Amino acid sequence: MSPTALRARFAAALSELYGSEVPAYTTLVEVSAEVNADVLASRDDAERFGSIGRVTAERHGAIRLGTTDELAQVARIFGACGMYPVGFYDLREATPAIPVVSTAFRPTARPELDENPFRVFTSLLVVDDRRFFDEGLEAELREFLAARTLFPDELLELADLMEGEHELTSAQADRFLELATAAFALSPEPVDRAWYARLEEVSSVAADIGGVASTHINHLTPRVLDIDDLYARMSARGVEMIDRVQGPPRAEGGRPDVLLRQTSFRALAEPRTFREPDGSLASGDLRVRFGEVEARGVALTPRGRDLYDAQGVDAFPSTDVELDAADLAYYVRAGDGTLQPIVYEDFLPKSAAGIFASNLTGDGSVDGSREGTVRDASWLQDVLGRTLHDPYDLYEAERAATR
Ligand code: OOG
Ligand code: NI
Repeated sequence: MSPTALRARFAAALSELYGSEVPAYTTLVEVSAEVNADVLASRDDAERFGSIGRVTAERHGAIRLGTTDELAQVARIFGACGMYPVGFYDLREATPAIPVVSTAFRPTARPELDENPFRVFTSLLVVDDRRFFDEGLEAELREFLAARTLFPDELLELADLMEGEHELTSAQADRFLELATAAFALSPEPVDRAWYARLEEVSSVAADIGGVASTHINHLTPRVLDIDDLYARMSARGVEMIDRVQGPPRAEGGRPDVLLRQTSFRALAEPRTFREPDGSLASGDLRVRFGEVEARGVALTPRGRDLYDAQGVDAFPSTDVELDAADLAYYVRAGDGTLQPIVYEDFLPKSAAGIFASNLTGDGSVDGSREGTVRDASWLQDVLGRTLHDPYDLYEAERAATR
């Protein structure tokens, strides 16, 4: 069983799980497939940013964790599937500020990405950030989080076996997938109402992470070749989308698509059991999970990204040749000399913050007079205990190999 095959099966298993939990996700996948089939039939360049096989299977997930140990453990599970941490995102700097720092686990080699690019945006709660949590709440959070087990030992041992020896029997691979998928299912365990509510006052993301004894997929995102068309079709089906597509505007007049465009809708409230302060159980619901869809374009160089952040896409030239010559976007040169775009495989912090925000039940509370805890890429790399890749290095190496 290769890591590639394991990753493809893992993505498919999570997709099946999420579809059974969030029916609107299944609608989204169906509508995405319709849009993609139409684009494929009508545009010669439909496969410019990846084969239809890749795009059809392509998903990203989002998960949220509470401790550095949990993050290091999930890195082993993803590592078994050939997914490695790439990029550092500090969502505490966003508006509204979210008390997490994040990375994305994904394949890094082009053949692996072509085969199945499954990626998971993974966020870690910053429990000692005083703008959100005072000393007392931090201590309670740490105690609560330390007492839970998200990933059973058997799963971690199979993950290590896979990553170390690249060898699992098919029975072991089945077991790995069963345990890995189950770890991200919504738990039927009762939620402590008072504890959850206290965290929710600070941030509903904090409550979603630290208010429950398990983790779950927050969303699973299919890729679509025309996100505006998708938006219109979902709206026509009566699914209420957020008011806009996040990221760059639609590429008009032959200008290449750049980076990443995303939009989302809030999933319905999901029934959950609560434990009341008097110990009794009551049913209720929580609205923390939702649907998201994305379209991807060419990866920008640091220079291109600076220009995009400062002036938006209007400042960009409109052809691949010009974008390449001005070192604004990444291209490989094919054998016949033509330029082929390198698709953007990562995330955008502003859009990510928007995704988090569309998902919040309240404004939360941030004490701007306190200092934030320092968290950066090297801190995250230490916690992960493995290389944290810089996305630009990966794009750069891919481009350089063809020049
Ligand atoms: C993650 C939000 C970020 C994206 O696509 O930018 C994200 C979350 O809500 O946990 O998934
Ligand atoms: Ni997402």
